[in-house]
Amino acid sequence: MDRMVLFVMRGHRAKTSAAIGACRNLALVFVAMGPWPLDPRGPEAQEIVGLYWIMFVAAMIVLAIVAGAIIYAGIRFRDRPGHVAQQFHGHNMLELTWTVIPTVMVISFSVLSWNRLNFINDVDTNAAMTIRVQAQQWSWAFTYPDQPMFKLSDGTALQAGGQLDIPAGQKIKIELTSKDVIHSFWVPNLGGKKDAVPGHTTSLWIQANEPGTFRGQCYEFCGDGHADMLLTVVAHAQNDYATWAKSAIDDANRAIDPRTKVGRDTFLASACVGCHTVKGTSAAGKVGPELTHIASKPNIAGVLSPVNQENLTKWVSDAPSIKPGVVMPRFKGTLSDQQINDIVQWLLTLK
Ligand code: HEC
Ligand SMILES: [Cu+2]
Repeated sequence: MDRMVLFVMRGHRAKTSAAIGACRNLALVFVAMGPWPLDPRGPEAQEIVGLYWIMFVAAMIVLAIVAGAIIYAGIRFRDRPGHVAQQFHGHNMLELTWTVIPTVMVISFSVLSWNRLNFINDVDTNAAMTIRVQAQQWSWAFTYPDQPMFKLSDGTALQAGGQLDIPAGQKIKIELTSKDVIHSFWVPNLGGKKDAVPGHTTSLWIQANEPGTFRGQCYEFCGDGHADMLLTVVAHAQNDYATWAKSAIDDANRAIDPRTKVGRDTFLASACVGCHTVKGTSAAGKVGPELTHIASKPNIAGVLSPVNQENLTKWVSDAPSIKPGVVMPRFKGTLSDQQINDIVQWLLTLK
């Protein structure tokens, strides 16, 4: 073979494999970026994805036929010397075909969608529970049903932010509202999208077939933090769900214990919440370690042991002097000794 041809072919092959590599990397990026919408893990998502594939394949077939016909005609009937184009008007068979086929297709799509919409929009039939979801710039707050299982010692129902825990294999109704602007609730693997509109309640349902962790995100541009308005749905095996609820209730009860209410309120009103998470409260910071069970830990930040009143007071007052370079600022001066003491009293109950 000619050297030049070989060279060109080699270049071509290298380009093809580079292109395949790029596509694969792009696919990996998509998977890493978030939940893949075509990976249904619950009945509602399955319906939606099923419909998607039917329409996608039909559209691809139409594309292939139409594009193929255009290319064929372009080549077959191209302008050549000695060829004169035949002139004619109308072609009943052809016109009938391109009217009837698309009409039948569009009607079938409508009927298919209509059928499945009933199933998708039916939020109430067989719903195991209703969880209220409030969207706000830029987070999600979940309120569990008013049932004994979710009742805290002060009589209110369990609340959480960021993470929603549900039993697998059960239909969960979600009632949506928004505090500020329009947001949209979407957990692609478990169900469809629904807007959260201020002043209105909208609803949808989700269901996970198997236990697992599923990511979701706000799907309506809602300001600066929109891209970070994520949520996680954790589906528990049905017989583990009560155990999860019990521990969530215990955590939340500890957090609202009236004996340490002052400390808790001080904590929640200070900078601590920007860096620390305490489950069962609004504190959801991610910079520092979670403090939900700080009183059961063997040490504080790996340097002060045991976790008692004295050491916690030292740490909260002046962490940088104990662990140079630590991100946590000193609070002596910012908070009064009394406030630090209140916070520490509360931290000691977080077993
Ligand atoms: C700017 C972020 C930031 C703020 C604000 C902050 N912390 Fe921290 N905190 C950290 C980081 C980071 C660590 C982990 C330090 C380490 O392990 O090196 C930490 C560690 C701790 C620990 C030990 C946790 C463990 O698991 O060992 C406690 C307790 C604690 N902080 C309490 C508080 C309290 C109470 C407040 C508010 C008065 C507060 N923090 C404010 C960042 C912060
Ligand atoms: Cu949003």
